[in-house]
Amino acid sequence: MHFARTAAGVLALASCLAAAAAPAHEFHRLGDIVIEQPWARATPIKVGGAYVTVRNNGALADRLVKVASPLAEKGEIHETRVEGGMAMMRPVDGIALGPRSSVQLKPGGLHIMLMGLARPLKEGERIKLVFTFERAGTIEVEARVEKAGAIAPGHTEH
Ligand SMILES: [Cu+2]
Repeated sequence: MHFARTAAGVLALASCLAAAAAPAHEFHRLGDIVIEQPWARATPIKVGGAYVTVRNNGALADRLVKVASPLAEKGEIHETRVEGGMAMMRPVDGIALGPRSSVQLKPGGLHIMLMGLARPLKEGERIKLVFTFERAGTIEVEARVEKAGAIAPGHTEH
């Protein structure tokens, strides 16, 4: 088990804590998989969070195994857990998607961590995210960058 303990990790974690429901305005389809409203948070550092709702409309289970971005050295899927009163996050090796189910990645829960960003992410820009599923394959989508500390896409407050 690995916990982010670097200064960058702590900063990124601090901006991961709030939770909110995200309305789906934008979606991308890949076979039975639907990627709904991907978004990311503006960040001045080399680590950033990204969020999305993933839906499996199929009768067979699938699994999100990888998220990458051309802007980041590495993408990780993280889960946030509260241990001893402190929110910690750790990488997980994928997200199971049962038949006809969906999983919401959001601040304070499961999320995507973009590590080693080539440059800061600025509010209003769009960045590429590449999702790879065990069964459905790979899809590239654009995620809108929201304000630092945003709790949901389209929101501007903490
Ligand atoms: Cu994280």
